[in-house]
Amino acid sequence: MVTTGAPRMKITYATLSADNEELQSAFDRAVTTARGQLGDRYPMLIGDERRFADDQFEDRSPIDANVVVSRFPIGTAKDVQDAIAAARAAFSAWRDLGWRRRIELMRRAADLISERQFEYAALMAIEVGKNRLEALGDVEETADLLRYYSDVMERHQGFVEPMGSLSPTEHTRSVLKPHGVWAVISPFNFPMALSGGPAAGALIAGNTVVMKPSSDAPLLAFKFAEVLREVGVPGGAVNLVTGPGETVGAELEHNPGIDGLVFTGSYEVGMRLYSSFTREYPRPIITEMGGKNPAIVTRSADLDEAAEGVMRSAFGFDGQKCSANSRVYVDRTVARQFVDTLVEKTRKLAVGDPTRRENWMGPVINERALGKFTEAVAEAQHDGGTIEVGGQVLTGDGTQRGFFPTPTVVSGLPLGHRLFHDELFVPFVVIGEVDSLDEALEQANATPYGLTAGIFSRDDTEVRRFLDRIQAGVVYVNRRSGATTGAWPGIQSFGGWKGSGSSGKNGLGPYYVQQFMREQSQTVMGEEPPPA
Ligand code: UN1
Repeated sequence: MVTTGAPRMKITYATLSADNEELQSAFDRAVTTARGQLGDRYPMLIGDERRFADDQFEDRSPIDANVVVSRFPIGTAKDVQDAIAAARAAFSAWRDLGWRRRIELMRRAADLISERQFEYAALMAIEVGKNRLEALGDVEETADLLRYYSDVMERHQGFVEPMGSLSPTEHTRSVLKPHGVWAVISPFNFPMALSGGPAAGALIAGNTVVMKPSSDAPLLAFKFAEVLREVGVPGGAVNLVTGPGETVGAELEHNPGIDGLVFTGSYEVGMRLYSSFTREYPRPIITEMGGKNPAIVTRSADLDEAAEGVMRSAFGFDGQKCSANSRVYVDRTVARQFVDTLVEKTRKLAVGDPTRRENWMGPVINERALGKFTEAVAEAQHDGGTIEVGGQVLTGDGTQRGFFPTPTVVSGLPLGHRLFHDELFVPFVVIGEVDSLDEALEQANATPYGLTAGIFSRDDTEVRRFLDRIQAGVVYVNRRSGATTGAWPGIQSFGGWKGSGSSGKNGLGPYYVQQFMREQSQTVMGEEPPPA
C-alpha cells in the first residue's frame, strides 16, 4: 500500500511548492503503483450490486491518448432507473439513521480518503493531467469537505430550531428535513472534490444519491463512492452510474423519482437543466456553472505579487478551473511593467507530463479543449492582439500523443472582444488596459458570469470600493498564491452570482448543507413541549 509511510503534510491549493523529499518520493511510488492498475474494468454501483456491462467506454489519459486509465459501462436509461429505485428504497433508513450516525460515517470516510491521498492523487494525475500538488489538493479537499459539512451539521445539531410561542400551551420548532433522492452530476476538473463534495452535502442532510461523473473522469468519483460503502454507508444510499449525458444524464434530468439535482459544469448545460428540471414543479436544483474571472491591477499594486497571483490562477491546471483567472484589467500606467513581469514568470513554467515532479503544467483534458485553445490564439492574432508569450502546442518528446498547450498571455485586444467574455477553460489570459478603478470594475462586472474575482492594490480606499462593487461570489485581495483560485472548505466558501450559480449560497461554506433540506414548521399544542 503506497500510503504507508506517506508524509502527513496538509496540501491545499495554496501550497506553493513542496520541496519535501519524502513527499515527492511517496508520490513517485504512488504513480508507479497507479500505472499497474491502468486499464482495469469498473462497474456501476446500483444498490448493493456492482453492475458491469459489455458496452464500455474507455477513460483515456490526456497525457497520452494511447493510455486507457479505466473502462466503465455505457449505462442505459434502465440502469439509471434501477439506481433511482435503489436510492428511493434506501432513503427512509438512511434518514432515520440520524445525523449523528451519518456524520460518524462521513468522518471515517474522510480519514480513509486522507490516508489514501497519494494513491488517489496519482490516479487522478494520470486520469485528468493534474500536477502532483493539484491532485493531492483535490483529494484532501474532498476529505475536508466531508469533515466540514459534518461539522456544520453538528454545530446546528441537525437543524432543529426552537421558535417563539403565542401561548403557554403552544410549542413550535423549525425542522430541516431531507428531500429524498438527489442526482449529483459532476465535471472532470475536480474529479473527486466536485463529485464527493456535493454528494456528501446531500448524504449528510439525510438524502440518498445517484452520482453521474463526467466520462472524462469517472474513476475518482467511483473511488469516492467505494470508500463510503467501505465505511458502512448502505449500498442504496450511494449509487453511481456512468455513460453519456444524452442518455444517462437525461434520465436523471427527467425521471420524477429524482427529488433534487446538483450540477457542476458549463453554463449552457446548467441553464438547460435549471429550466427543464423545474418544468413540472419546483424541485430544488443547485447549479455551479462557469466563470470569466477578472483580476484588477491598480497603479498602487505590488506588481510582482499581482503577476504571480495572475500566473498561478490563469495557468494552474491549465486554466481548467471554473475559478481560473482569464482576464486582467490593469491600470495603463503600470501595464507594460505588469505584462513584462507576468511574461517572465510564465516563461519559467515547465509544461509536460504532470506526473513528473519538474512539470507544473500538464495537458488540457481532450482534443476539443486543445482546439478551443488554438482557435483562440488564431482569433487573437487575427483581431490585432499580441501574443506576449505562449500560443504554441507542444509536439516533441511524446507530448504529441497528448494535448499540451503552452501558457498564453494576450494583450492589445479591444475590451469588448469575445475573448474578454467567453469562458474557454484553457491556459489563455487576456490583458486589457484601463484608466481607472471604476472602469476596471465596470468591465469586470460586464459579463453574465459572477464567480470569482481578485484585486491587487495597496490603497485601502480602492480595496473597499472593489469589495463594495464587484459582482462575484468569491473575491480575493492581494493574493499571491492565486488571484482568483484556491478556495478551501471552511476557509473560503465557493459559489457564483449571476450566470455562475443558481442558489446564492456557496459550496465549502456554512450554508451549503441546508440547501439539501426543506423546512417544516411544527406546532404542537399541549402543556408540555413534545419530545425531541
Ligand atoms: C470548479 O472549478 O468547478 O477555488 C470549482 C478553486 C477551486 C474551484 C473548484 N476550489 O480554485
